[in-house]
Amino acid sequence: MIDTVFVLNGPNLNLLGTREPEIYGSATLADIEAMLQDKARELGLAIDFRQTNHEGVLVDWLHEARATGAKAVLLNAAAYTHTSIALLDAIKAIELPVIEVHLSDPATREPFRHISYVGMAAVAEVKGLGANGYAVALAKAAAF
Ligand code: CA2
Repeated sequence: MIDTVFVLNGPNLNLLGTREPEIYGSATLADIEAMLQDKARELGLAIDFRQTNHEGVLVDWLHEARATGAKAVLLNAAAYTHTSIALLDAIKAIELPVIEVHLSDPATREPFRHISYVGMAAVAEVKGLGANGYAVALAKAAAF
């Protein structure tokens, strides 16, 4: 059976490619999904790529990753990265490798982006590489 990696995207990432291209690049989330499907095929993996604007939905999807036997999770929790103890607890609870992904590098931005609750439980982080960061993170997940 082919291994599946969940790719979970948080609030406002559905707006990618429409505003702030100087920070997030010009690719839409659909562009990133298509690029990552190609990368997954190359790596012999399947991806389950999703976006939500709701914190609890991300928690439910993390639980679903565990329940369905996913190999790993790539998580760009967007602003919830910096606020969500619920996501931190969920990542710890599911006992799956979760890789934190960001298009920009939050550490070089406003101070409120410097804390990452996701990063307190993630096994790796890929940030500041734009859309290509998702491919880099998927290659890391393939190695688990
Ligand atoms: O750099 C990233 O990937 C972020 O996770 C993006 C989040 C931000 O809160 C994190 O600090 C870093 C914001 C996503 C918002 O996406 C937009 C896309 C287009 C226009 C406006 C926002």
